[in-house]
Amino acid sequence: MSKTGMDLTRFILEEERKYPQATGSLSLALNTIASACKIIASHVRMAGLVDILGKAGKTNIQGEEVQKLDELSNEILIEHLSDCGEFYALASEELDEPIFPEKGKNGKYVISFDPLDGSSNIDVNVSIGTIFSIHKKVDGTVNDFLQEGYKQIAAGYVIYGSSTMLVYSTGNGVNGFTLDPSVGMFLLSHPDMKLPEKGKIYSINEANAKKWDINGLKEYIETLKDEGYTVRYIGSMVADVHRTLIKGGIFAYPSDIKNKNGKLRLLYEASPMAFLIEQAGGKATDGKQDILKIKPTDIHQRTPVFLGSKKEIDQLMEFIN
Ligand code: P6P
Repeated sequence: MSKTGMDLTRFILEEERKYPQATGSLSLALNTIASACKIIASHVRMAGLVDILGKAGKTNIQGEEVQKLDELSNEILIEHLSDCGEFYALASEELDEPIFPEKGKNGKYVISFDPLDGSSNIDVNVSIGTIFSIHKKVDGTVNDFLQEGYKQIAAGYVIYGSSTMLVYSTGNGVNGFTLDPSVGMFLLSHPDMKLPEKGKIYSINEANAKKWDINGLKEYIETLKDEGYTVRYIGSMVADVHRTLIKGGIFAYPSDIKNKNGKLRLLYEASPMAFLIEQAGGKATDGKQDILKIKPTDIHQRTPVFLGSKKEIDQLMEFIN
């Protein structure tokens, strides 16, 4: 094994070799995402030093102020994903409608992504992240994006935290790669990631408790407290899910009387994270059904999210159903 250990490029190629019918398209797609996110990481690291903090003055489809770093990250991903030719269409949290890259006309895949999730935390230096979800192109219409999460070909995230990590799955387990900035390579640091069967942490914004519209949820949270759980809530989904993936427990963003479908987006937040959590031995539900079984009807639709270790999710379902 070379001194740098297994790097992402080699890992992807070795995975590809396990499938004789593989054409290399998915390998190129994944390596393209990794390259784009390395560039985003360099901008995130510099954000405090150059005047790209602060509002860009526009609002996106979510009605949220678009931070300049959001825009830049979106542009970097669109440029790379369009140029690699493997994606027939791209759907972004920052775009009202999907785009169809000129070079992607023969692309086999479509990709949904949140270019910089948790962006409200950018100017307080809290971990943020890029989330992506890849499906096979079906008929070249918006239906390509409206497929259930269990049909994902690949899903993952990059967390820009104390280190930059890429965590992804193509359906054969979850692997984590840490960026070594000295050589610009993602190195395999977390092989075959698995959630603990049970954790000691719950992660939910309890400020919304009075608005929760799910019977039994408050009682469930109080029971976790009685069982000695601690609370950790960063307010950046990628960071909260990454911690849950490593330490176990539960992360939740429930619906409430104001947000009947919760806040988090199905296509490029809940579904890819649910895919990873299930691949790592955990569970992910909207409170009624597996998130991966939800049939989307709109590319920006929201869903309640409860994900994490089996014990906490099974116990939750006893309380709320
Ligand atoms: P709240 C960040 O804006 C985000 O979309 C997710 O990353 C995060 O989990 C959630 O919103 C936090 O929302 O209402 O608790 O601030």
